[in-house]
Amino acid sequence: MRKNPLRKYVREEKLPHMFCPGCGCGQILNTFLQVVDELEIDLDSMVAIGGVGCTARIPVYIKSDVLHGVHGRTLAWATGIKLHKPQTRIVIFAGDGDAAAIGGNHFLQAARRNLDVTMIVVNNFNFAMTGGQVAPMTPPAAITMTTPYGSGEPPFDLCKVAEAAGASYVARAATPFQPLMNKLMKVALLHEGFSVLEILSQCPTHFGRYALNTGQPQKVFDWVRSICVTSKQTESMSSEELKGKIILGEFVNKKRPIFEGSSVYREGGQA
Ligand SMILES: Cc1ncc(C[n+]2csc(CCOP(=O)(O)OP(=O)(O)O)c2C)c(N)n1
Repeated sequence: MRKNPLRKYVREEKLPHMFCPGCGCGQILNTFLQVVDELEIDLDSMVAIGGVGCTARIPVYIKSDVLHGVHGRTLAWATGIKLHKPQTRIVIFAGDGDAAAIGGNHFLQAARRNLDVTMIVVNNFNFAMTGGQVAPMTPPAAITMTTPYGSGEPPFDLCKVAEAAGASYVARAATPFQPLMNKLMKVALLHEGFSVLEILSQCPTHFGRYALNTGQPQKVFDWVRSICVTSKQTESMSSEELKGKIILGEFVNKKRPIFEGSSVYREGGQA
């Protein structure tokens, strides 16, 4: 049987992977490996970092150096590695809980400093690995394991938070929009400075089971598609039509001095 050409980038000894059937993490890993291939990224000079969670397992399957550590602290390691070896490419895979809850303050400071790393935040709308608890980006009124009567808290928009904190590249993709995800991931990886790519993704096992509550958790993929609009589509939509929708596309792409150590900044950076 013909081997998938992307298998050469996979850490074979870690297979089979631990993702649930239908989880978006597999699709995101596959897209990342496609992008590695297309951009000819040298995995020998890259460190993939994950904290804790389903998303954080993505790096484990990548044949680069990998750091799989504790929840919410990916950016602390990234800072250490980047300062010690500035030429290293660093790619972080973090869940929405990892990036926006326990790691929230680290996220703000890395954006403010313009640390030269790419952070891929997989927003599956809940704390998945621990069983589907409510998280900072759970939609309003959604039923989760810990909000049986619906979430009463407004979610926040991580892309707007990243922009306000100073990130020099900010974009949002979603798993049902594969070509857009591939395109934005490439730009994020080529960007110099703090680049944030949020990816809306499906979690059939927990979010799909609780929030949809239809006995068909796999339909969460269609649900993700249904809440997305591209920034182009928004041009012809009224504010009424935009209610409950999440916008995909590029929000920030600019040059800013890049953090290289205490009070040391590198000018420029590719926008
Ligand atoms: C310091 C710490 N707090 C809490 C946990 C428990 N924990 C493990 S995975 C997880 C949820 C991860 O959710 P998220 O970061 O959104 O990633 P996902 O699993 O949804 O991809 C939590 C709370 C932990 N391992 N360490």
